[in-house]
Formats: sequence, C-alpha cells, structure tokens
Amino acid sequence: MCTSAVLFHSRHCMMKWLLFCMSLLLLTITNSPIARSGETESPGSCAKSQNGGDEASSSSSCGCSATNRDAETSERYKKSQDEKHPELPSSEKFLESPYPRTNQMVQLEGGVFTMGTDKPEIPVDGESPARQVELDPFWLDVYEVSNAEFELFVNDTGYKTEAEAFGDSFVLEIMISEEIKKDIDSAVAAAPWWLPVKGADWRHPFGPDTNISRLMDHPVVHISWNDALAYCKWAGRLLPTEAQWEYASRGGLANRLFPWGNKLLPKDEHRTNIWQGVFPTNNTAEDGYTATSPVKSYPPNKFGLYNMIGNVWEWTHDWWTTRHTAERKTNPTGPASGKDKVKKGGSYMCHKSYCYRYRNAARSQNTPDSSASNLGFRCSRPVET
Ligand SMILES: [Ca+2]
Ligand SMILES: [Ca+2]
Repeated sequence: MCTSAVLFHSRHCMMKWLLFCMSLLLLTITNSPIARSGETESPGSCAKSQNGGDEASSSSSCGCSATNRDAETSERYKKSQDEKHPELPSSEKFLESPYPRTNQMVQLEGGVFTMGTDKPEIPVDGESPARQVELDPFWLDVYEVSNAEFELFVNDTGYKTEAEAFGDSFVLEIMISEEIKKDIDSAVAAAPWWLPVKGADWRHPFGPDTNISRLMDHPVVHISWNDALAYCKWAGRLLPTEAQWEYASRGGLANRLFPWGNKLLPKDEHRTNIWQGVFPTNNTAEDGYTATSPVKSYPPNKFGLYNMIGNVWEWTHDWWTTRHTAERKTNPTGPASGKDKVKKGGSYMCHKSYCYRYRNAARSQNTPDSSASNLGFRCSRPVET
C-alpha cells in the first residue's frame, strides 16, 4: 500500500469515497487545530482503522510513498525536462552568500558504525539486518534546508521546481481550504488523506491560497529529489548517502531508536516534531507544531544536528532497495539504479500507530520526481583531501 499511487479518475467515484471519508473525519476533526499559514499535520486514513495510542505497530500502510507521481505523467514531463531545467551552475556561491543563512555545516569524523537493526519495527522496509559500515569523514548541513535558503537559490538561478513544472503537488487533506478542495477531483486510493493540489509548491505549501511569509525559517517542502540535487549542486554540495544520513542521525550512539536514545520523551520533553493525538483526524500538537517547525527547533543530537528525525522527510542519494546483507561495507552508495530514492527520518505527519518511521533505522521511498508537503532535504559535502 505504501508504494501505491492509484488515483480515482472518476469524479463520481472519488466524490462518493471522499464524502464517506469526510463524514468520518468531521466527527472528530472539529477539535483539530488547523493553521492555514503555518502548521499542521499527519497522514490519516479513513480507509484503515488505527490501533491508536502508543502501541508499537508494524504497519507499513502509512502512505509514505503514496505521493509518487504516476508513470504516465512522469514520462510526459521528462520529455520536456531539458527545456525546463537548463544546466545549472555548480559553484561555491551559496557559501559566500551575503544573505542571512539558517544553515551551516558540521564535519563528521566517520569511522565504523552499525547501520540498520536486527529488531526491525517495519521489516518490509528493509530496516534489517544490522551491519557494520565504515565511512570517510564528511560535512553535513546542521539543519534541514529552509525556505529562506531555497529562495536564495531560486532568485539566483530562476530554477523552477518539479512541483511547479507539473503544476501540482500532494498536500494533507485537512490542511487544504474548502475553496481549493472543492475543485479537486482525484485522490490517492491507498492514502486518501493526500490530495494532489494544483498550485501547491514550495511557495504555497498548503495550496495556492497559502504562502511562506511566516515560514522562512521552516524547512522547504514540495521538493523532489531532482530539485534537492539541483540545489545541492548550486551550493557546491551533494545529497548525503543513506549511510551518511543514518550515521549522522545516530549521533554516535549505538543501537538506539532515536538520535538522543531509546526514550521518545526523555524527562517528558518533546525532542522532535511528529504527530500527537489520533492520526489523521486529531492533531493535538503537544510538541508545539501541527505542521513544520523552524529548522532550529528542539535540541540537537550529539553531533550538533537538528531535526534529523521528524519535521520533514529528507532525501538521500541512494536508490531504494530492501535487500541488505550483514556484510561489512565501506562508503556504500546504494544500488546502481532503481525506481525510487530513499528518504529518511519521518515527518510531522508520523504517529506511532500509523507510521512509526521517526527512528534512525527507519526508511521509506519515493520516485525522484515526487513531492509533498512533508518532504525536504539537507546537503552533504566530502572532506577535501
Ligand atoms: Ca507536531
Ligand atoms: Ca527531518
């Protein structure tokens, strides 16, 4: 279900489905905080009953990958991609930017660490086995790339994101205004809380009637893998490999669930932006945020890195595979080719009952041209020798 992106192409069929779902949602949604310009949500399914509470779940039906673009649309787009995406300059311009920055990089020492786990919470995602991985030193962005930073890139290059080129992107249903919602005639069958919204893009995260004026220090969203790579190239950087990302997230702690340890709420304090309440109908935002939070929110891990887990999913370099061996590897970069790219860390939409993927070993995937309102990135850089 996680990889399905079947759409209702019949407006009548879809409307019946949505009406049914909406009727269930409306029973409980009235107490949900919905911030039009700044904060909300989680993926909820009216098509699937939840086990609720904080009980561990092996569910893989989170819709994490339901935001893939359909193959036909992708193919049509790719034929005109060269025209829309001219060669971008690769430079150090970003590092010399006179503009205020929210980001900086930290050099990580690398060495040998244990990647993955022998106790997978979601085995079908390929979280196991635990294996020894050796990494060279590398630099990594301290924060997720913010709207302010992405705006510098766009202003400098005129870059148009794939969400803008396609003309739509996926937004959580309860974040969309009624005015916009009434014109939407398709939904993702496996994850009906995701709706493709015309005019949703990084400048309009919850639809064309929203903006980022109060979100400049929040992570940029609706960024495809291709967009993320374009930004990193412009900044003289790369996307981190999955191994680099997981090493960084673990922060030097071996065999822990989260970047800070095994307890989700140490000293009863929130350490990450995920979903509290009943997913997807009631977001109590006990962590302070219903949608994205500023990239500097919450304490960093021991490597000084913020929001590796939660807030927004982060693209990595690697193609997706669920087949791993226990063999020790050095600087792994994933399969040579594939259909999907790996994303890590989970997002503000993750709840344990539904998408327990806000863990170091957790992983999910999307096609490289996919985008959504909970998907962003950060960049890496090799250490010059
Ligand atoms: Ca939250
Ligand atoms: Ca994150």
